[in-house]
This record gives sequence, C-alpha cells and structure tokens, in this order.
Amino acid sequence: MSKNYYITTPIYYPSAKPHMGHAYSSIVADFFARFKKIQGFNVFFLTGTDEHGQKIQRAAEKKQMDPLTFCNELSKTFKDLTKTLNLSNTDFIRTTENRHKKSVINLWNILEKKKEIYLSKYAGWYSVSDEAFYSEDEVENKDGLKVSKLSGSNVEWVEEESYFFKLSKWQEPLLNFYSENPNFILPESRKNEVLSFVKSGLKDLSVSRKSFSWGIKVPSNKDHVIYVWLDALTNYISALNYPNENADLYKKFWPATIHLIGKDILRFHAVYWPAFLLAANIKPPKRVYGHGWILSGEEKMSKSKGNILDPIEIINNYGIDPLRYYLIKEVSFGNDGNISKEKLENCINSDLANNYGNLCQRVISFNEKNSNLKIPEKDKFIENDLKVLDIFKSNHKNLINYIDNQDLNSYMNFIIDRLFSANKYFNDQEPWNKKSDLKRLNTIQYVSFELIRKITIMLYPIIPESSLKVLKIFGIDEDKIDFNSITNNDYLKPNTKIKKINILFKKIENND
Ligand code: ME8
Repeated sequence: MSKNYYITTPIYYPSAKPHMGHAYSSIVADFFARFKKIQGFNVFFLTGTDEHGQKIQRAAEKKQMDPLTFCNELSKTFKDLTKTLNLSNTDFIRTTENRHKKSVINLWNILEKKKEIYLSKYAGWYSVSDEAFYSEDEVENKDGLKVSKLSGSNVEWVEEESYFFKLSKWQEPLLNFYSENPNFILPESRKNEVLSFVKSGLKDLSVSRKSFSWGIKVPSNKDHVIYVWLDALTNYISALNYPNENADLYKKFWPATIHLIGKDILRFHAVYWPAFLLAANIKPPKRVYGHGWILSGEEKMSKSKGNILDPIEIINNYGIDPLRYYLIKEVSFGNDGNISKEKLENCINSDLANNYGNLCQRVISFNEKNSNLKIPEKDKFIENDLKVLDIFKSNHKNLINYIDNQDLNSYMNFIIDRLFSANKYFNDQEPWNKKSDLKRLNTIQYVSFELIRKITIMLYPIIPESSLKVLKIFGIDEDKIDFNSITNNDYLKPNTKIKKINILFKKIENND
C-alpha cells in the first residue's frame, strides 16, 4: 500500500476577501492531511489562488488596478488565512507563477498535438461569476435577467472565435472510467448527478477566450487566452513540478488521493479534468469529493450574495480551534449546513468547555492533590477499565476506514461518545472515595490519563493547537504523535512528571 497521500483544496478566486465557505474547505482538507500525517503517511497538502480570467480582470478594473497588482494583494489575504486557520499545507500555488504557466502551456501543447483541440466559434451563454459556459437549457429568465439554472448567477451572450476541446469524444471513456473506479466521485448522490450529466451527452468544450487578455496565452495563437478552468485545474500537477514527470514530487504524489471541493465545482473536477487528463494520457486523480455548502439562512454563503460570515472576525472573538471544531462537527459532511454564532457558542460551551476541557481539568487537579503531578503506578486493569480503553483498539481499523471514505461524521461521533464515556468513567469510579485503596485510586487516574491521551490524539486533526497543549502534559511533541498509539493501553510511563495546563476553553457567558 502506498504511504503517500495527496490532498488539495480548490484554488480560490482572489476576487474578494476569503469567507467562511473557503475557510470550511480548507479546514476540512487540513483535518484529513493532519490525520494521515499522524497515521504515518507522507502528506502533500496543496491550496492556493486561481488568478486568471474575466472575473478577476473585471474585479481589478472595478478597483482601477492592473490585474496582477490586484491579485498580489488579494492572494496575500488567502495566504495569510492559511496561517490564521492553522493549516498544515505543504505548498500554496498561484496560477500567475511561472512554474504553473509552464505546466499549463505544456498540457495545452500535448492536447493540441494529439488533435484534441480545434479552432471554431463559440456562440452561447457565459457566466463570468462561475467562469462557465452554459447551454440554452441550463439558463432561465429571472426578474428580466438571464441566469444559470445551476448557480443562479447572471449569464451573458458570447460570440467569438474559440478553441474547442473534443469533450464529446470522451463521453464513453469517462463512463468506463467511472464504472471502473466506483469511488471516484463521492458522496454517492453527487456521483449520480455527474453520471446523468455525462450520459445525457457531452458537447465539445470551449477552452479559449478572445475578448479579454488576462490569462495564459494560447502558445500557437496569442489572440486567445486559455480558458481559466483548463488553466486552474492544472494547478494540481504544476505544484508537483509537472511537466517533469520524473520529478520526485510528481512520482510520489500523482495521481492525487483526493481533490476536496464544494459541490458547485463538481462538473469541472469530475468531468472536464479527468477528460483533459485522459486525452493527454495522464492518470486522473483517485477521488473527487464534493462537499455541501455553508448556508446563511437558506442561501449559499457567497461573495456575490453578500451574506458572508467573516472567518477572521469569528476567530478573533472565539479562537481558531472552536471554529474548526464547530465546522467539522456541526456541518454534516457532504451535506449543506447552516451555521450561526449562537450554535457556535453552544458548541464551545457543551463540547469543548464542559465535556473535553472539564475532563482534562478534573483529572489533572485530582492528580495534583493526590499524586503530586505524576503519572501514577497502575495496578491490574479491571473490566470497567478495559471496557473504556479497549474500544479504541477494537475501532482502530474502522476509524481509519472512516477517514479513507471521508466519513467525517462517524469519526466525530466516535470522539463525542468517548468524551462522554470518559467523563462517566471518572464519575462512576469515584476515585475521591478510594483513598483507602491507593492501588485502585491510582489505576483510575492512570486509565483517565490514557483516555485523555487517546481522545486528544484523535482530536489533534480537528483542534491542533489545543490538542498540542494537552499532549504537552505528557511530554508528547507534535512530531511524535502517532495515531496507531491509541490502541496502546499503557503508553504512559508511571512516575513521569505531568505539566499543569491553563483552562483550555473558556465558557461563553450568555448575556441575554
Ligand atoms: O470556484 N460553502 O473558486 P471560488 C462551502 N477558482 N464551501 C464554499 C462556499 C460555501 N458557501 N463558498 C465557497 C472557484 N466555498 C475556482 C476553483 S479549482 C481548480 C478552481 C468553497 O473562490 C468550496 O470549496 O469560487 C467551493 O468549491 C470553493 O470555495 C469555490 O471557491
């Protein structure tokens, strides 16, 4: 089994500042990246910005800036956000970088040489907001405007000379590819959407634009810029040093394990991208996962709708770990999810402060009073101890499967159950009533510390900063975290000193 894991987020348009939807994709990708790292994989985690195309050109014009200066400013806010969100990304790619342009031009040349691209004329609808071509049956009239039925964004009529990619030719090979790789598109409901789109017939795809200039020029015809999606999708291989297919990174990490994206851009990733790659004789990625949307009220949170919850403001008020925990726990992965400050506050109070934080504080203060901040010697475990400890071992494989199938919800439920059961164990065992039986008192403490250690390792991919504080109690540094050690019931060495920690999560007082 390959021990390499390559995960990507979409590269975001720096047409405005990042919002909660962007933060969500990045946080979830970071969760998977961190998990695989502590499972012992070599992880390459890529994110970045998608800087060409008409959308960016218009946004720059509106600010009366040249597009590159505009992108430099806004791309920086996305790069800064990777730090604020505490992402463990290996690289941050910008499509205006030379390494990327080289890669796109190479891919284009291959497609042209293989006669997968031809010159013709496009006459049809185009949405600048989605950077997408829509057919007549994909648009409708709304309040006197033509809009896309899929995204609701405005479309405009475009008639211009254009290069076309022979997408129609790839309909059958794509359908074969999907059936040979049944988990290529997840979740299942999205796969069905894609299958019915492809089965309904693929038309050749316009892959260049002539009426504006902000993009990578078609190498053989400088009047055209390469369609921004062909440009953008290539980022996933440019970051691995494509076209150098002998480069270490490329050999190790391509095909990607997973492109994590929002469901809005599924067609580009699950249809166009594998078709371009198959046509160029490059292996498609192993998986495309289209997650749901963060909603505000009933609507998708988006720049153009102006209903944005600002991640920076939330982080400044509550901290990054509460936000990460909340988004991962409360938005049922794969589905749309409504988020609100009120629900975030409840989640901080109940899960983080009362359940997890309290467990850590209780066990440490009990230890301070009774064992002088040292891991106590344990006696033989009794059935009650083994019941709470062994469940990690008996679920170890399941947990890895959850992650490999992006079943974040089951992983999260397992943690929440363990938190409840650890607190219950400490209550039920009543170590404070065992002063006359020191062996038992010590064993209860030992088990409780093991539970904290195991749960904290599982929480690390979700709330890395707080988990590291807790693991410091036991002297475990970040590079020593090993997911597989959750199966071990006597990892902690008796008599080693433990460190006290400050309150992990402050309860939010409700002033209403
Ligand atoms: O589409 N809920 O960039 P983009 C959840 N540049 N996720 C959301 C979201 C929401 N309300 N809003 C945005 C692009 N996202 C292209 C991608 S990739 C080769 C090129 C997330 O800035 C989600 O991942 O419009 C979505 O797919 C992505 O941001 C779109 O970001």
